[in-house]
Amino acid sequence: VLSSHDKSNVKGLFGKVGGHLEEYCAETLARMFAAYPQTKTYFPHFDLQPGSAQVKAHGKKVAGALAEAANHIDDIASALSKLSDLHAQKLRVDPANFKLLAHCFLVVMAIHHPSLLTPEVHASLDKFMCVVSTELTAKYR
Ligand code: ZNH
Repeated sequence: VLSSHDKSNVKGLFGKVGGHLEEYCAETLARMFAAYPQTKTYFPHFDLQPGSAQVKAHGKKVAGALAEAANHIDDIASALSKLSDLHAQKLRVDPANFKLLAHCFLVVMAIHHPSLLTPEVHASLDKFMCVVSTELTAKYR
């Protein structure tokens, strides 16, 4: 559960990152595909070279979802409800992969914003990514 402190840390971080979020998410995906090649199996229809148009476009979608979750941080479940349906009914991504994506996202944020990623903000962002991942896999059965 996110504390009020976690919520303000996440909102503050996303606010400062602003328009770079899309680029960071594309970088997160490229890093995930390189570090954990098993994640590529979900994207057989994509050109997965770092910087490919498809990786960029998908980074933009993931960024949109994360921004939406941060903007509705008191009700992430509703904000991500449709996306949760999609992941449960159509994509069926193994939940283990969400941890890999979250880890890569934290690394990318730390690379670009070492001074913002204090241990405290790191912990809040990690919790936020856990909540998002839990929501996106909540309807699996
Ligand atoms: Zn996912 C899709 C988000 C994770 C895989 N995704 C997607 C989208 C979004 C997302 C927004 C789009 C939708 C539409 O179109 O409508 N994801 C997300 C998030 C997360 C995720 C936020 C976390 C955090 N995913 C994930 C993982 C994986 C995935 C981990 C694996 C590895 N997704 C996916 C796929 C898809 C998606 C495969 C589809 C793509 C295409 O386009 O085809």
